[in-house]
Amino acid sequence: MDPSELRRNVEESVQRTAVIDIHTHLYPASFGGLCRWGIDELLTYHYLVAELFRSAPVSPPQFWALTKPQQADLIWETLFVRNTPLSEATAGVVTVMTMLGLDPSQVNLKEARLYFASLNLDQHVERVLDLAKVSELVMTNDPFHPQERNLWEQGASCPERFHRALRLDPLLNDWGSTQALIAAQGFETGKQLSPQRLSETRRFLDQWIALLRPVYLAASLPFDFTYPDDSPRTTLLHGVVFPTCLQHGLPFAMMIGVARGTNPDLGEAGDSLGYADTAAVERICRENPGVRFLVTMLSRENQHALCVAARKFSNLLPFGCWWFLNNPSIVAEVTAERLELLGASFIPQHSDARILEQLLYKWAHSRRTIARVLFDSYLRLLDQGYRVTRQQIDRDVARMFSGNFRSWMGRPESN
Ligand code: HDL
Ligand code: ZN
Repeated sequence: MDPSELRRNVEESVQRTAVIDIHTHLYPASFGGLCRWGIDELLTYHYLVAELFRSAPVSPPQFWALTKPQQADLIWETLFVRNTPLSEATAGVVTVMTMLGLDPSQVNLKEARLYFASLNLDQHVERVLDLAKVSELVMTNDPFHPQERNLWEQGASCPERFHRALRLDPLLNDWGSTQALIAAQGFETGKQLSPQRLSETRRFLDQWIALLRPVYLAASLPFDFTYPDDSPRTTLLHGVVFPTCLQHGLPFAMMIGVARGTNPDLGEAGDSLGYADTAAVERICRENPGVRFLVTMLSRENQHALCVAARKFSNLLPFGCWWFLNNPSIVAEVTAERLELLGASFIPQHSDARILEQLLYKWAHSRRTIARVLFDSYLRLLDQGYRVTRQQIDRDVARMFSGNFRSWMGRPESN
């Protein structure tokens, strides 16, 4: 195989191999309003809201007072007509529109709105997943979100390809308020954590695991996350979350590095990031050899240390280029250092999609970058006299796109 054949084979393999998208905020059509889709949702995605305020003379209160279609019109006019969609989030909308056969150079959203209004949502969901080559995806399921909780307690069900993840942010990051919510559901909890209250909190998780049958438990953690410390978070991790993961054979996903509410006026767009402590991740992996950890970190400056931590602990699986890292230049840098330090033993990407059609651009853009970096790795082998075959390339890509996660995925308990 010569370099040009190698490039073609790598690009074909990466483009054609289906992926398990291990972290999204998507829901099936049956979840009603929680399933967000269409041009107005795409354009009012919080990444674009943040970018709007840098290019339009509008204040957050003025923007929030607009209806969603008015917000979308303003964002379209500002970021796509008066300015060129050069950012990753705006270029992503262009990719989505083109992949759906829409003209991304339109001066208004009339054509796009007519198109989306014509769709059957169930069919559209299947078409988008197939176009993005997402074979399966993992949702973010929050037992403390009233609307979602009601849906599950009323017997909501998911299509096979929508796996669940039990998200524990309120429990781990705001125990003071959350313990009252759990108590209100009949569990004996309280601000002070006793062995009995820890046991009751485990019973609360057991109930949700039975209901959701999640493939992992998850939480985002702030950039100043430390472990251990004298906070309720450490007590809950050590006394509830890790034992629960062990008992149910479920991985725990830690998404570390957030600075929530840096600019509260921006709402969902107001979060930022900070440099986090990878030594805490190493301590957790060392103390819990029987638990499988999925970890992604939000700061670019944490990525190298996370790779080194993964070399020390085989129960640590780094995943994705999360949130502010999901830009081609950073995806390329992070994927290259992961290949150099970990070979194919990591998960290169997740979409973090909140709006259904984002799957189209997030995976199209990531596949393009991952193929370019992967080609360089194989070319180095070719130059050193190693014979690379298409079968090997397909095997390696499948391992990164689904195999590593399948080997980590919790065994959803039978009923
Ligand atoms: O906490 C998370 O799961 C993050 O992904 C947040 O949802 C964030 O707002 C986001 O959408 N990032 O892409
Ligand atoms: Zn997310």
